[in-house]
Amino acid sequence: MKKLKTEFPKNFMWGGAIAANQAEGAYLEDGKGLDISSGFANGIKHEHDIEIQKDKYYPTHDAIDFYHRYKEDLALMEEMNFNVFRTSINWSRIFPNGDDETPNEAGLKYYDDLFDEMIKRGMEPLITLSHYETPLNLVKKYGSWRNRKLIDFFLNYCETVFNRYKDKVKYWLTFNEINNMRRMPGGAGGIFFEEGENQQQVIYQASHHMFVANSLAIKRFREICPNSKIGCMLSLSNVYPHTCKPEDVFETMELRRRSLMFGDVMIRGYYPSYTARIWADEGVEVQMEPGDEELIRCYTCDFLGISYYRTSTHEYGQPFYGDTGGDQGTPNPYIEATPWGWQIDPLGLRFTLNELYDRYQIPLFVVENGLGQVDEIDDQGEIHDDYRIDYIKNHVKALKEAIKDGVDIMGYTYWGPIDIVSAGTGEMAKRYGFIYVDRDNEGKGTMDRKKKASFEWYADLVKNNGNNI
Ligand code: BGP
Repeated sequence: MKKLKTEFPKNFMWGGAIAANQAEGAYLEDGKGLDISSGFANGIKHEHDIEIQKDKYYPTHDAIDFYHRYKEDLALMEEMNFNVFRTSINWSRIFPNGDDETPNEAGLKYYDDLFDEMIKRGMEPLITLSHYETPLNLVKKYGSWRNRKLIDFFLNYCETVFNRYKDKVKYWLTFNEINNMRRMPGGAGGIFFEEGENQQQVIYQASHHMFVANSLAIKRFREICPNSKIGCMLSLSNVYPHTCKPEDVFETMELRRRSLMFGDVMIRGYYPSYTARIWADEGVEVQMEPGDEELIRCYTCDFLGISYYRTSTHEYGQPFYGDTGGDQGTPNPYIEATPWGWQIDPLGLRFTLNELYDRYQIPLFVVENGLGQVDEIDDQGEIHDDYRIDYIKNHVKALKEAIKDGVDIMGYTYWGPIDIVSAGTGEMAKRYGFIYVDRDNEGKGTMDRKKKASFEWYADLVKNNGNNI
């Protein structure tokens, strides 16, 4: 019988999370190739360009210039007592075209320096291998993940970075929010559709290739980095039935399953039995090669990383769509929303963590949670983002309650500890940071950094291991 835990464990990891493409900028520097995010003018939710257009503004090209300013930025993270920092390796810095024979040494060197700096400042690097950063050449030349060849290219990339960073990086994630293949396959997997094709067929076939790639990467990881941990990452903001009408409840469960299926494959190691029904209803027939299912069974993830921002509700037969914050349906009349319509629900986090731990029984890591808001600078030049403090306080309380409920949670990396480009919309105005960056939606501003009120508050939270609230 396990004892009741009333506090955050001593080795709990606290920090922040960003993604290379939303922060680094320097989009063609030191031999980097174009990646899928290079063509996001208005974020992943809107159309992206496969051909980069001259004279068009793409916010990811400069982002917040983390590429050149990471030392200054990590010094600020250290001031906030972070012991973990999550970012991604942009695949196209290492293999500019994705199918190159040899890696780009300048790209490898950049991440060597970056990880050294994190470690020097007391932060464990938590590294995502693919965060909406598939090399654009792979999209154009091979059709991205719809093509099985991508497995080899990805594996080559993984082996390269595992070998190079095995002594520096102990925590890895494979694909960011892989279940967004369902609703945003352009960003999540570089998938663009041809006219008249069965889109669901393409999505599930490409996802299968990613599952095989995930397992093969884990197989190599076990050999190269035997003492490190590798997880999968899903967008798991939750959805409730809009009413207790049985049809609302049932259809909500079916919707949730379409996301959890991705976790089921990568954690339990097999396609759950309900998959056959989903594929039959959608007219999908996934081509597998002999050995695929065995591989998926043998090489599963050590932990589950999740993003959780909000909840939504679903009404039977009503439209439902996805964006970066998770699935979205009918607004919930009981909870408030941000200006972007994201409904704030701390208890939903406790609900979700319990749901996932009941299902998977492996450690969970909240690798994204945060509040995107409009921040105003007052006459004294200060930013009083009390709303952000409230958001985190309430979510961290929920986290603590989940720990008391018996859920095994490794850590919490707040999304966007410094303002970065929004993945969903490409805006800078949707700010998450404890650190303000002087840059606007049109790309104007000095890029200077400034602490918001939440900066000191979060530093104190981390110093107290979350036990001061
Ligand atoms: C997640 C993504 C992030 C991120 C975050 C917030 O889906 O993994 O890349 O940006 O959502 O979304 P947004 O930037 O659209 O506010």
